[in-house]
Amino acid sequence: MEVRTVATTPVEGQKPGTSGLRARTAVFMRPGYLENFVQSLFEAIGGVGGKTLTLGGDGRYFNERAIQTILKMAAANGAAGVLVGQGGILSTPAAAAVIRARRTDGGIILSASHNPGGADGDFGIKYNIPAGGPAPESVTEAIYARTKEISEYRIIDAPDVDLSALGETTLGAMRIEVIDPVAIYADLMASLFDFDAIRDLFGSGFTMRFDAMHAATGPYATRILVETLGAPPEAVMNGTPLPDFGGGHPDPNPTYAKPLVDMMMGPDAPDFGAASDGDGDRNMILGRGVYVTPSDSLAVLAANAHLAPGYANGLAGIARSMPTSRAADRVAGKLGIGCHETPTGWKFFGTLLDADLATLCGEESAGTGSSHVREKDGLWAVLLWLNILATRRVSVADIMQAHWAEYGRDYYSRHDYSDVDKDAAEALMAALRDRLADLPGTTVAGLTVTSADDFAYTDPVDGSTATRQGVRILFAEDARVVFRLSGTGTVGATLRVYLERYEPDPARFGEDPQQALADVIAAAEALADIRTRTGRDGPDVIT
Ligand code: VG1
Ligand code: CO
Repeated sequence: MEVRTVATTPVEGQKPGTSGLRARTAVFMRPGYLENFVQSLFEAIGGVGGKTLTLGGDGRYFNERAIQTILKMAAANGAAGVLVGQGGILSTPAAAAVIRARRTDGGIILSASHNPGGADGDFGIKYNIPAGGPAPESVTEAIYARTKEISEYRIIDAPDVDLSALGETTLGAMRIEVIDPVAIYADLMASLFDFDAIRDLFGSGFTMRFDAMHAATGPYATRILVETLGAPPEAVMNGTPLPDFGGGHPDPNPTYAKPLVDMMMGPDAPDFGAASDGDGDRNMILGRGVYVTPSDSLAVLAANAHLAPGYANGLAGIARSMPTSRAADRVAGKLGIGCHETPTGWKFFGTLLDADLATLCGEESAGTGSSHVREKDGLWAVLLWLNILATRRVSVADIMQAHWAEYGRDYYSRHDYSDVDKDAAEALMAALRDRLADLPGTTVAGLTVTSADDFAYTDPVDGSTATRQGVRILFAEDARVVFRLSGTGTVGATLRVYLERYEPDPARFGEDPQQALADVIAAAEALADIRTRTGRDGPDVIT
């Protein structure tokens, strides 16, 4: 089969963000856009000659076309083999599990995660390293640097590979193995959790709903929850993956997974509710009548992880992204283990996991995971919750009450202002940064600023640094507000405002978080002039 060398010119802006490169699907489908990035990726990792890669995506529109292109480019670049999920499907955590179990030289995952899909939606691509987790910034920067210099890419002319049937085939000299997207992942879950206990829990009449939001986790949830653990079929909602996620926004939060949240707050609520996102790495957790904030979920999982066989020996440490609440820190303190605060995005957890400084990691954006795949993992979090519920046999609401009684409650909320004008959002951040030195000691909306900075991080393992990771303002009232701009969007800018306040008084654990945080919300508005600068009356997503 003939290798074709195609002349190309750099495409501007192929800089990976918080989690890979994302752009409108139509942009990705332009001739050369995907090819340029893939060739740059191959070169940035030292070429793929003789290497084996894992490849799959979340099934969104253009997934299979992109996979065919990547296969032909891998063959043209001398790759020895590629493991592809059947139908081109692999959730992000499943891809990480395959990379690790089959020891491939990393993998390529096609996803724009929680961003809507379809011809009018978004598409994305990311590279995960042989340890399973996302490429660190040194690698994503090297890819970006290559995209600015690229002058040609290589591809073979060959018919498309049939991805519908399991088994082995070849493309030129390259071996292709079409694998069951679920099997390796499901085995890994069975090795971590007490499946017998969870089966008993379902057998005792415990009810749940898992909303796959028509995204990648449907087949995983059906195989594991229904077929293996004995939950009734109705336990999985929206379990059929669709290229446009049924027109929805596959983001598991109270805004986009509203039908599930409404059910959980209603009179016929099941015992447990959960949802995942486009590529299956996020999770939202609910109990009957309660929404568990992701920051609290991380803390509860950390405090109870030892109940699951995979974590019976305890945790080496916990890591959380900076905007995530301090609830997990309190658990780490009590357990006497380390707690690390990193910039937003899973690429920053990798070194800590490799060095065994952390076992559990989490983000306020509904991402929790562990050393098992070095990625956030939606279904893993659901199974850990189920393992805990199967052991403790109390309700989610009772678990939360007991947790707060022990540690106090970190009231938490994130307010998003999506698709605002980019210049206005950048001006808002710049104005905040200009004032950082003057803020300590001042009073804003009744709260006293104790410190204000722009989060900078030095990795304790490899010494790499990341600056300008979010403006954080701490108040004497044991409260905090953080401002940052999203690094996963494809148009305009999204302002994220992270709000929290610690409440030690058990008499005040039952408040509505928006009420409990009213002062902090008012202070955020006063500090950043959000309404005037964004032209919005309020946030469009509240989590
Ligand atoms: C968001 C979240 C971040 C998460 C990232 C990727 O990034 O805030 O916590 O790691 O998405 O998740 P940003 O830059 O938009 O705030 V996923 O599930 O989209 O791969
Ligand atoms: Co995701």
